[in-house]
Formats: sequence, C-alpha cells, structure tokens
Amino acid sequence: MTLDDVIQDDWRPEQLATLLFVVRDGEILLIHKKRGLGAGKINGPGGRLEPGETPEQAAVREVQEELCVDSVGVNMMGELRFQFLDGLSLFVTVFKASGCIGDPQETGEAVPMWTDVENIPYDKMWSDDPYWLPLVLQDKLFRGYFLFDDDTMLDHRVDVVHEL
Ligand code: 8OG
Repeated sequence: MTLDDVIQDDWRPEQLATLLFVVRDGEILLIHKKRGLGAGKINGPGGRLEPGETPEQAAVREVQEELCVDSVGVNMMGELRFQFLDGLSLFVTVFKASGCIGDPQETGEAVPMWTDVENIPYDKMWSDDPYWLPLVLQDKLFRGYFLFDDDTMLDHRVDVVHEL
C-alpha cells in the first residue's frame, strides 16, 4: 500500500466522516476529544455520517451533539482521504463555519476550547493537520491524501484546488 493507491480514482473509502471548524473573531473552536478515533487528541468536532445524511448535515449534527451549539455560515473547504495500513480507509469532508449559536458546552464526547488561530496546538493534534488546517483559515479549498500506520503518518500530499 502506497500513497499512489489513495490518489487513484478506484480508491473507495470504507467510512465517511466530517470535521467542522467554527472560526470567529480570530479564534477557532477546537475540542479535546474524550472518545472514539483520536481520543485524547485536540481536533475539530466531527464524526461519522449516519445513513441518509449529507456530509454537511452530519457535520452540523456532530457539532450540536458534541458541543450543544448550532453552526451558522457553513461552507465546505476540503476533502481528506486517509488510508491506514491495517485496512481502515476514511474520507473526511471538512467544513468551516463563520459562527455558532449558544455557548459551547462540555459533553461526554468533547471539551470545547476556543483557541487563538495563531496558537493552534498542532503538537496535540493528528500529524496531518498542519498540512491542511492553515488552508481552512486562509479560505483555500483543498484535497489531501494521507497514508498512516496507526498514529504515524507515512506519506502525504495536499493539493489546493479551485472547486471540490
Ligand atoms: O466517529 P469518530 O469521532 O470516531 O470519528 C473520527 C473523527 O476523527 C472524525 O471527525 C474524523 C476525525 N479524524 C480522523 N483522522 C483525522 C486526522 O488525521 N485529522 C483530523 N483533524 N481529524 C481526523 O479520523
């Protein structure tokens, strides 16, 4: 398995998931994730799609479930394709929101963290995030391709694109 396999047209993800970053007044809404894939890491809220949902519906629902706020001004920013050597493959649609209604609350899944966009704690996040999260902040659209062995990123490619 190499990164070329992930980039090929016939690559099919086994799981579909989302991430949504609320960015407002120079701050980004991150979470300390309490359970699921990536537990213990800092991330944006998100999770797997439920049957019949669009990625945007799933992203907004996950933010509501994890932080008890409603996202507003939601735009799709990018697509991430992950292949893990153990066979797991995951397609993640990344969204940005211009705000949210309500104050983010801690839940069983997440602790909210409003974070200065200049001080994103990449050392506590997935190792691919520094390659594409800055593009979300710069309003650039992107496609990312990643090969992981468990927690270790073996290879990566990120393309800035004109449309998704
Ligand atoms: O349902 P669950 O919470 O376990 O879904 C996994 C979440 O983790 C989903 O929102 C997608 C997200 N995620 C990965 N890999 C990576 C990654 O490399 N970087 C970031 N930022 N999020 C990831 O599954």
